[in-house]
Amino acid sequence: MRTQVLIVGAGPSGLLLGQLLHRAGIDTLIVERQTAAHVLSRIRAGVLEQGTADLMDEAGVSARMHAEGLLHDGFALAVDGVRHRIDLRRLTGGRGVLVYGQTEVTRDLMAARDAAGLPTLYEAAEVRIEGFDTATPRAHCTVGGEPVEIHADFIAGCDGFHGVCRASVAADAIRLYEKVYPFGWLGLLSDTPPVSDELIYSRHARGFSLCSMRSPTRSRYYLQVPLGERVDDWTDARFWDELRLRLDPEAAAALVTGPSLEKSIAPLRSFVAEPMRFGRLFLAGDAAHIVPPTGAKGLNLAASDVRYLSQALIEHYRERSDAGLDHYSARCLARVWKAERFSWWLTSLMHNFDQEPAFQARLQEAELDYVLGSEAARRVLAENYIGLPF
Ligand code: RFL
Ligand code: PHB
Repeated sequence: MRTQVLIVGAGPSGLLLGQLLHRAGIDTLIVERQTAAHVLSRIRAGVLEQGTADLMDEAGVSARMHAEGLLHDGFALAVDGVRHRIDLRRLTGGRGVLVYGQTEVTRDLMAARDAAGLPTLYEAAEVRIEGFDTATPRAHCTVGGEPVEIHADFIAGCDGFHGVCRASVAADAIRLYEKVYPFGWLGLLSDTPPVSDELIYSRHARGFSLCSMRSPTRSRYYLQVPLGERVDDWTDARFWDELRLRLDPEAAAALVTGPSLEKSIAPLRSFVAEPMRFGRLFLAGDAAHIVPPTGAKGLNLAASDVRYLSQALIEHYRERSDAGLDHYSARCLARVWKAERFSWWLTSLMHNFDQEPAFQARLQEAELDYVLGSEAARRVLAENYIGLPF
C-alpha cells in the first residue's frame, strides 16, 4: 500500500491530523492497534481549550461539540473545605473553556473519517516502522493474520505513550525527561447530576479530589490514591464515601451517588521526549509528552502539536517549503514545556505529599495562601488554564 502520510494511532491526535490533512487534499492511512470500540471505551480528558475547539472547527467536525459542549467561565479550588472561585472570564478578558469529553471528540472524528471513506486499519498487530531517516519510510504490520507493507512520504507517530514510534528511534538520537509522582487518580463515571455547575479541584488532608462532568446528567470524579492501589478494592460505595469526606460541606451535601459506568486508575507522570522529529518521522501528542491531568492539558497539547504538524505538511505539499517541518519540534516543545510547568505546579499545589518533609508542606500552604490572596497570581493561573497562545 502507498499513502502520503502514514499515521500510527487512531486516538485524538491521529484522527484530528487525518481530518485536517484530508481537508487540504493530502492522503492519509491510519493504522491502529485496537478496535474502534476499544478506543472509544477509554474515558479520559474532559476540558477543551478554545484553541482545541477552533481546530475542531477547522477540521469541520464541531457541530455536535458546539451543540452539546458546556462553556465554563470559571472553576473552583477548594482548600480544606473552603471553596474559592477562579473567574476565568474576568481574569482573562472574556475567555473560558469547553467541557466536552475526549470520547465524544474521538467519536466525531471517527464519524467524519468514515463519512469521507478514508482508510483506517484497526486491529493492526505487530506494527513496525523503518527507513524514516531515508527518503522512503515504510511500515509493516499484520491485519487479520495477513502481512501488510505500507510506503509513505512521512510517518506521524500519534500512538500514545506506549506506542511503537518513539520506541523505534535510536537511543542516542533522543533525550527523555521524566518525573513520576507517588500517586495516581482513581476515576469514576456515573449518570448522576454534577455537584456543581463548575469543576471543583479540592485539596484535603485525605488527598486531592476533582469533581468534573460530561453533561448536566453525567459526572466524572477523581480521587488521589497511593501508587499500587487496585480498582477492584474500590467498590462504588467506598469511592462515594471517600469522595464525600474530601469535599467542602456544600458539595458534600449536593453529591448524588449512583452506580459507576466506568472506574479506572491512571498513574501521574510528567514526561517529555526531545526532539519530536527524526527525519521523516514526527511524534505528536502523548507519544512525545505526558502531563499529569491536574491542569487538563494532555489532549490540548496533542491538538496543538497536530495544528503545527498539519500546517507544516500542508506547506510542504502546497508550497514545496520545508520551513514548517524544520521548525516543528522547536515550536511544539516551547509550548509543551510551558504546559509541563503548569501541570507540575498545579499538581504540586493541590495534592497531598505526606511522604515529603514538613518544610515542603509549609511551602505548599504558603503558595496556596498566595495564589488565593493575590489577583496577579490568580491571573497567572487563569491564563495558563485557558491555554497559552500559539
Ligand atoms: P492516545 O489517546 O493514547 O492514542 C494513541 C493511540 O495509538 C494506539 N497505539 C497504536 N496503534 C498502532 N500500533 C501501535 N504499536 C500502537 N500503540 C498504541 C493506541 O491504541 C491509541 O488508540 O494518544 P493521543 O492521540 O496523543 O491523545 C492524547 C490524549 O489521549 C491525552 O493526552 C489525554 O487523555 C490526557 N488527559 C487530559 N487531557 C486534557 O487535555 N484535558 C483533560 O481534562 C484530561 N484529562 C487525561 C485526563 C488523561 C487521563 N488518563 C487516563 C491518562 C484524565 C485522565 C484520567
Ligand atoms: C475530566 O473531566 O476528565 C477532567 C477534567 C479536568 C482535569 C482532568 C480531567 O483537570
